Amino acid sequence: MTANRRYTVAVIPGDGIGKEVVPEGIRVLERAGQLHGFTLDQQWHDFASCDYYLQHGVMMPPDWKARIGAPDAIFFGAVGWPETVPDHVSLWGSLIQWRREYDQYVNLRPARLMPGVPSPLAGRGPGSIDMWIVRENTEGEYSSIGGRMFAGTEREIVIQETVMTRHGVDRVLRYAFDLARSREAKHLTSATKSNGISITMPFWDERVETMAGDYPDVRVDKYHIDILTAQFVMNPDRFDVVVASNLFGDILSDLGPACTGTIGVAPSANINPERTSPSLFEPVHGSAPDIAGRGIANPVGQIWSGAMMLDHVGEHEAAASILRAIETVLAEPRLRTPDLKGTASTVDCGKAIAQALG
Ligand code: GGG
Repeated sequence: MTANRRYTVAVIPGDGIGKEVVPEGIRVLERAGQLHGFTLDQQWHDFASCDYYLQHGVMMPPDWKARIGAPDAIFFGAVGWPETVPDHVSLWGSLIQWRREYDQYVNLRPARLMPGVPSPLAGRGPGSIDMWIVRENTEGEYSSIGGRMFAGTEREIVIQETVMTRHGVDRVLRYAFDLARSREAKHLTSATKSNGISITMPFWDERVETMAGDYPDVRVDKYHIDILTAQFVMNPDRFDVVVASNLFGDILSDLGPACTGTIGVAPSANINPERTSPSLFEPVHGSAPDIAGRGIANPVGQIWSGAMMLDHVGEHEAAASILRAIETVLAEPRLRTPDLKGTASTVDCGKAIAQALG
């Protein structure tokens, strides 16, 4: 098929296994483009990595925004190499800056049990875990407001503020309610901790209750985060769309996929729903220094993130075909990576998914 649609994509592998899984994501996206008639104009960047930091003293150049330009999307791997750069420096110097500067206020993360992939939870089969976690992505507990006094002394004081704005909370809740409304179960769960966190979390609950009035067709419930994590493990089939603050969403979106067998398959989309700036697609997992460089990282989370990116730019058919190819490959034990008890390498698994596209 002749390629007639073009999309510009900034490709940023980052650190650790990001450098191994991003090329597999690109392999699959390019194959999908050949089959579905589109081309990705890729601009690769080496910044937003700890290697870059060691050379330049910063995670990204001052003109990073100009260098990224105005792509249709950003395809990112993972950040972090704590041996050389403290995690808070690498994260705030890259991902968190992008999420804020590009106003990617929704972090959308599915957790779905894939055919053939055994869940570590007894008696769970395909279809029994199928939820979307909607994480607030620009404020909340991820705040740099605070300070440290009397450092290193007995009087040391450390304070960090949580920031919730009505604008920020309402817009992510609206996205989650709309998503719940679009699904068959029409069920939204809100994560809170308003018994212990007595100012911001009651405000969050209040905004959920107010907005629920606009969505009489959506069943809404709320759980404190502690029991919610227990329910994810005991009864993951209870959940459909789960909305949470920045920190709670980050935790739940590792736990949800872990209940499906591995976080290696979990994708995520950092979305600017108004499309006033680029959205960013990355796996939920981080740079995994413990397995980096060994060629055994699971590339499915990165590849599935690529499918979410295609959905975002309007290539819905191609996105669906990638999902089907992932399912075909995961159903075959020998094509799975070691985190799923298989023996395939990162490249084997990526190639198999590209081939399964047709
Ligand atoms: N691909 C995801 C990634 O690199 N994660 C690193 C990390 O620490 N992320 C925390 C976050 O997403 O807030």
